[in-house]
Amino acid sequence: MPYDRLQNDAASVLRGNDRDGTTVPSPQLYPHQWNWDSSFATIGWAHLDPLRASQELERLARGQWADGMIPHIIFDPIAANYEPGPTLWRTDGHPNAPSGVRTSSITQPPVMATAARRVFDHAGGDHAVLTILRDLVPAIERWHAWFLTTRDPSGSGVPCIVHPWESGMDNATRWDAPLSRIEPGPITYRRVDDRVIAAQERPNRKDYDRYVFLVEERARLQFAPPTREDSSFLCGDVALASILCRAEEDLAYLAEKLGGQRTEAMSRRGTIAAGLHALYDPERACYDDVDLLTGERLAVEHVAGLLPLFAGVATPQQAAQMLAKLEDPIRYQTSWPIPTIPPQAPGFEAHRYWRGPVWINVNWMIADGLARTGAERVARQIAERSLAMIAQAGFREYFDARTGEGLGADSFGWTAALAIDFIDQLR
Ligand code: 9WN
Repeated sequence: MPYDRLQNDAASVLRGNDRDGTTVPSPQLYPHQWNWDSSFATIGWAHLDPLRASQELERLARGQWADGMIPHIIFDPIAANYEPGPTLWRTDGHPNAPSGVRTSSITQPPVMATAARRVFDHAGGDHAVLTILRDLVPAIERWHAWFLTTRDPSGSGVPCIVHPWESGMDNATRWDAPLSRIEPGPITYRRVDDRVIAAQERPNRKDYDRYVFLVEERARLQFAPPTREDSSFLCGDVALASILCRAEEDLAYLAEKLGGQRTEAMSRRGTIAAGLHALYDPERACYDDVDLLTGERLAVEHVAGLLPLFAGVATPQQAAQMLAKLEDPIRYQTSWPIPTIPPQAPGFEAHRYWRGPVWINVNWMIADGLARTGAERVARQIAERSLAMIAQAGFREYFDARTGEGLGADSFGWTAALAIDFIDQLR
């Protein structure tokens, strides 16, 4: 079979990143459990070992806060080489924080239910796997509900983020304007990422200062629900909303298959879909994020604005417009698709993370969304080009969209996991 070798290599990366039941994104750069990375890793594990896959999500649920949030990092007590570590997050001892594990105070896009559904579909009725998944349903329900209560009190349908790290697309040009208003002043912290990876592939110093400032702001506010009055960064994130919208559908499916537990998933899904629809710009064929501190839409061209395809909420006309944009040679059609922003767009940097390079998790979500709208041929091409790029450059964190060169961390978990899923789709 043409992909056998790649499949074996991908499985070795996942096994090599396994730390006692959690998959680290990359041993050198990211030695803890990250939320959406762990869920993407689960999608790979589902093909190799459904029980191991379900345990990954069980370990993620350990980090759940009393208010329902599942945090973006669960720290491994014996892995030290990452900053900011637990001391800077200052979550220890907070009444909402979980006991027994140390975590960050913010969240990440909720891929967990989508991953759990994949595990269910591969479990073949295995009792141990189904038991774990059934026990996870209430935890996922509480997390999803938290997004719409704590992070969307006005009921817009599009939850807000308090830190670019919550988007998972930290350094993206879509956050440049709201971030640029933050003046952190003198700030002391230790940074290690730019010693592991070339500095020109990582965020610059000024942005990192702002990231740390926002971490400290959450602690100063005692992790209370954010408001416009007290937050320095507050944006409605259409990509996170799209992922949540899709996850609601997957949660409803799971709850029904696992014995009919009650959830409000489909009702929340309707609210989120309506919120997304209000943010579509037909002129630009794109959904826009919103800066909640100024009330303005962030009309920034970015692949994130196409993720409503993954949610299955785009109308046929919107889907056709977005597909045309993806296939347009002067926009997203690069030698190695899909760039995070078109090379001609302001702020494009071929090697700096989230400011131009190709990401396999984005490709995977867009391909899935396109297949849902009937564009199977293009979805297949994205899968094939992604695999060709990985075969050439390795399981890297991100890739140059013009040359296919591998960038960022090596042995990257979701690149390996989603390669396994792409291979399965193409067989
Ligand atoms: C901050 C782990 C994470 C991913 C994010 C990616 C990067 C962290 C960092 O790495 O963010 O959370 O230190 O740069 O942007 O999507 O989850 O792979």
